[in-house]
Amino acid sequence: MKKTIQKYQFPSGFWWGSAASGPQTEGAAHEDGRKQSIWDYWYSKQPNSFHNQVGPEHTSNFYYLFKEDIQLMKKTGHNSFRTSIQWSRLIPDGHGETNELAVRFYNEVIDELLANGIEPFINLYHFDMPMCMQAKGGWESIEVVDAYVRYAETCFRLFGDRVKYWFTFNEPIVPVEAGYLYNLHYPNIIDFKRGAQVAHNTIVAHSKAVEAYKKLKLDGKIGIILNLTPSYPRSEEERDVKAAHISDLFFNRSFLDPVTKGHYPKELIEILKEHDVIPAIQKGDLEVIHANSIDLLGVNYYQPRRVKAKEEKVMPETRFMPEHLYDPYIKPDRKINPHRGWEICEEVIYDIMIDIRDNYSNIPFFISENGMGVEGEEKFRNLEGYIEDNYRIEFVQEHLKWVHKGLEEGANCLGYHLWTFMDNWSWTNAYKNRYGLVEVEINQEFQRTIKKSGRWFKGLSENNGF
Ligand code: BGP
Repeated sequence: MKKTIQKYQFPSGFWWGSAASGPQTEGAAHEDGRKQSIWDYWYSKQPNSFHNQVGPEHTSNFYYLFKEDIQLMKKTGHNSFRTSIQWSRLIPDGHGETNELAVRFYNEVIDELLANGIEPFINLYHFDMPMCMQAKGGWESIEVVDAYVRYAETCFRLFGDRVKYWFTFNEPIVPVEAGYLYNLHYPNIIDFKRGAQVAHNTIVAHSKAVEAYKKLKLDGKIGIILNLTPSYPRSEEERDVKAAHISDLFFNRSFLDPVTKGHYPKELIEILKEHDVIPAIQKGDLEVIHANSIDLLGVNYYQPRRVKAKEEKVMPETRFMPEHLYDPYIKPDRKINPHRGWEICEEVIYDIMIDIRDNYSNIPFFISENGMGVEGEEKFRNLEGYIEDNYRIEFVQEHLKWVHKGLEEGANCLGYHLWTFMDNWSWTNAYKNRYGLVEVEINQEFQRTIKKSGRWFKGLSENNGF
């Protein structure tokens, strides 16, 4: 048989797999001692905020089906898989007693992954504040920061003998933007200064968790997952370039710099001072941030951010928001994912890689999320009964071409994880946009069926390229 020549060969040991999270997949929301997170609480108060009123208890039942799911991971070529521990399951009161049933569950998941040759990547926080901790002020509260650090340390002690890749947070800017700036998630506050406090305290929590991990001298790596959404200016005109630089400071460098370089970007601090929105900084915060940079960075990339210089003056009495310093810009000839409405711009993934190579000491990183959401995906089911998602295969290929180019030019990228393994519940969008390599039917059985992309992904992983 003629051997097909692969054009895009990846380095040996490259991580192929996917990412998910506990709250989006486990289900069993009220079982075995788990208590409410902000999602359960918010849903109980305002079910209308969720697509088709589908709430967080309707997630894909991984709690009961994880053994079958891990077999599906094998069938779709996973050599690694990320999920998150739910704080509200492991320590239902936020601090104090550890839930033994949760310990058993997470132990079983980790052991089952390892027994099947899949490296577990464990994240500690995926937007899922326990409600009892939110009642204390959430990330605005130092008490909650301390409770999180103890929770993190509990996880390291319980599972750190087998888990070698740890992440403190997934996309920590999202709870800031969605919960404190743009009224998209609970607690639905619109207040930049409080948002800045949440961001700062999250970074302190992250740094203290890294410190706790290092103290335990376990044989593994610890990092954070950031959604890097580079800002591109409308034009090369100075005022547009400046606008893009400012939005980049707010939404990328605000987290990327402290976790890798140990300090905030100076220009960002100046802007915050100028607008009188500097958060309270406790004694020792800056030192702990400085002393605890990460070993490994996860990069989530979906789409770029496009901006232009501000067109209209903001009224002086208006409360500060980052958008007072730039305007969003829509590029007329952009490529769009028509099933989700997001821009698709593959080469941005390469720009991120080169930025990390040149401006962040080429630290080890991997693509920890990238993927294509599709609303109404059942219309792509073929006669054999599975979803024929050629668009997703093409989406991954086109991004991987740029990842490959970045690697050839020396970027230190260790793997590619797709969002996500199986269709899952996604916050207020619930099951609207499907992202999985595996379809999940939303019925009593949560029936799983591998999509065409899942079959293709296996070949990609086995051949270490395409
Ligand atoms: C990422 C989050 C995921 C997931 C994904 C898809 O930013 O880390 O948790 O939800 O976005 O989002 P959506 O379903 O809104 O398209």
